[in-house]
Amino acid sequence: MENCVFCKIINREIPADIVYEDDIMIAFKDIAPQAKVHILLVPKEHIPNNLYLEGRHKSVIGHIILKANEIAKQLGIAETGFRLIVNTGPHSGQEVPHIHWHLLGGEPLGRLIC
Ligand code: D5M
Repeated sequence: MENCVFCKIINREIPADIVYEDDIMIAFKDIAPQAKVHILLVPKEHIPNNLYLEGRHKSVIGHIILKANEIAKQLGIAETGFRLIVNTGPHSGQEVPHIHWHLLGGEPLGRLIC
Protein backbone atom coordinates (compact mmCIF):
# COMPACT_ATOMS: atom_id res chain seq x y z
CA MET A 1 0.00 0.00 0.00
CA GLU A 2 1.44 3.33 -1.10
CA ASN A 3 2.22 5.79 1.70
CA CYS A 4 1.90 3.15 4.43
CA VAL A 5 4.91 3.35 6.72
CA PHE A 6 4.72 -0.34 7.66
CA CYS A 7 4.42 -1.42 4.00
CA LYS A 8 7.52 0.69 3.37
CA ILE A 9 9.37 -1.17 6.14
CA ILE A 10 8.21 -4.52 4.70
CA ASN A 11 9.40 -3.44 1.24
CA ARG A 12 12.72 -2.16 2.64
CA GLU A 13 11.98 1.38 1.48
CA ILE A 14 12.66 2.70 4.97
CA PRO A 15 14.85 1.13 7.67
CA ALA A 16 13.72 -0.64 10.82
CA ASP A 17 15.34 -2.68 13.56
CA ILE A 18 13.90 -6.03 12.50
CA VAL A 19 13.87 -8.83 15.10
CA TYR A 20 11.93 -11.45 13.12
CA GLU A 21 10.57 -11.97 9.61
CA ASP A 22 8.94 -14.70 7.57
CA ASP A 23 6.54 -14.94 4.60
CA ILE A 24 3.54 -13.87 6.68
CA MET A 25 4.80 -11.22 9.08
CA ILE A 26 7.56 -8.94 10.18
CA ALA A 27 8.50 -7.82 13.72
CA PHE A 28 10.59 -4.73 14.47
CA LYS A 29 11.37 -2.37 17.35
CA ASP A 30 8.91 0.47 17.89
CA ILE A 31 10.49 3.81 17.04
CA ALA A 32 9.03 5.40 20.20
CA PRO A 33 9.19 2.61 22.79
CA GLN A 34 6.72 2.77 25.66
CA ALA A 35 8.41 -0.02 27.62
CA LYS A 36 11.92 -1.45 27.89
CA VAL A 37 10.91 -3.93 25.20
CA HIS A 38 8.44 -2.67 22.60
CA ILE A 39 8.11 -4.65 19.38
CA LEU A 40 5.53 -4.30 16.62
CA LEU A 41 4.23 -7.48 14.99
CA VAL A 42 2.89 -6.70 11.52
CA PRO A 43 1.33 -8.93 8.86
CA LYS A 44 2.79 -8.44 5.40
CA GLU A 45 -0.71 -8.10 3.96
CA HIS A 46 -1.94 -4.52 4.27
CA ILE A 47 -4.99 -4.78 6.57
CA PRO A 48 -6.03 -1.34 7.91
CA ASN A 49 -7.20 -2.45 11.36
CA ASN A 50 -8.98 -5.15 13.36
CA LEU A 51 -12.34 -4.33 11.75
CA TYR A 52 -10.98 -5.35 8.35
CA LEU A 53 -10.05 -8.86 9.44
CA GLU A 54 -11.92 -11.61 7.62
CA GLY A 55 -12.27 -15.35 8.09
CA ARG A 56 -9.41 -15.94 5.67
CA HIS A 57 -7.09 -14.09 8.05
CA LYS A 58 -7.52 -16.59 10.90
CA SER A 59 -4.26 -18.36 10.11
CA VAL A 60 -2.38 -15.04 9.91
CA ILE A 61 -3.75 -13.95 13.29
CA GLY A 62 -2.89 -17.30 14.89
CA HIS A 63 0.58 -17.23 13.38
CA ILE A 64 1.33 -13.75 14.72
CA ILE A 65 0.05 -14.50 18.22
CA LEU A 66 2.06 -17.71 18.45
CA LYS A 67 5.16 -15.92 17.12
CA ALA A 68 4.66 -13.30 19.83
CA ASN A 69 5.40 -16.03 22.38
CA GLU A 70 8.55 -17.07 20.54
CA ILE A 71 9.77 -13.49 20.17
CA ALA A 72 9.04 -12.80 23.84
CA LYS A 73 11.14 -15.84 24.77
CA GLN A 74 13.91 -14.80 22.37
CA LEU A 75 14.00 -11.33 23.96
CA GLY A 76 13.91 -12.70 27.50
CA ILE A 77 10.57 -11.20 28.56
CA ALA A 78 8.37 -14.29 28.51
CA GLU A 79 8.90 -15.39 32.12
CA THR A 80 8.25 -11.98 33.63
CA GLY A 81 5.24 -11.40 31.41
CA PHE A 82 4.23 -9.13 28.57
CA ARG A 83 1.26 -7.42 26.97
CA LEU A 84 -0.12 -7.67 23.41
CA ILE A 85 -2.21 -4.72 22.23
CA VAL A 86 -4.09 -4.00 19.00
CA ASN A 87 -5.36 -0.44 18.67
CA THR A 88 -8.38 0.00 16.39
CA GLY A 89 -9.64 3.36 15.18
CA PRO A 90 -9.59 6.94 16.48
CA HIS A 91 -10.55 6.43 20.14
CA SER A 92 -7.81 3.84 20.55
CA GLY A 93 -5.23 6.33 19.29
CA GLN A 94 -4.29 4.13 16.32
CA GLU A 95 -1.74 6.13 14.34
CA VAL A 96 -0.63 3.69 11.65
CA PRO A 97 -3.48 2.24 9.55
CA HIS A 98 -1.85 -1.14 9.00
CA ILE A 99 -2.88 -3.64 11.67
CA HIS A 100 -0.16 -4.41 14.21
CA TRP A 101 0.25 -6.03 17.59
CA HIS A 102 2.28 -4.11 20.18
CA LEU A 103 4.41 -6.52 22.23
CA LEU A 104 5.43 -4.78 25.44
CA GLY A 105 7.43 -6.01 28.40
CA GLY A 106 10.75 -6.04 30.16
CA GLU A 107 9.41 -4.10 33.15
CA PRO A 108 6.14 -3.75 35.11
CA LEU A 109 3.57 -2.05 32.85
CA GLY A 110 0.97 0.51 33.86
CA ARG A 111 -2.69 -0.28 33.30
CA LEU A 112 -3.12 1.94 30.24
CA ILE A 113 -0.40 1.93 27.62
CA CYS A 114 -0.01 2.43 23.86
O1 D5M B 1 0.98 2.48 16.96
C1 D5M B 1 1.85 2.84 15.92
C2 D5M B 1 3.25 2.65 16.44
O2 D5M B 1 4.13 2.66 15.33
C3 D5M B 1 3.73 3.75 17.37
O3 D5M B 1 4.05 3.16 18.64
C4 D5M B 1 4.99 4.30 16.72
C5 D5M B 1 5.34 3.22 15.73
N1 D5M B 1 6.03 3.65 14.54
C6 D5M B 1 5.64 4.59 13.65
N2 D5M B 1 6.54 4.70 12.65
C7 D5M B 1 7.50 3.78 12.90
C8 D5M B 1 8.70 3.38 12.23
N3 D5M B 1 9.11 3.97 11.09
N4 D5M B 1 9.46 2.40 12.79
C9 D5M B 1 9.07 1.81 13.95
N5 D5M B 1 7.95 2.14 14.61
C10 D5M B 1 7.17 3.11 14.10
P1 D5M B 1 -0.58 2.72 16.90
O4 D5M B 1 -1.19 1.52 17.55
O5 D5M B 1 -0.97 2.88 15.45
O6 D5M B 1 -0.81 4.00 17.69
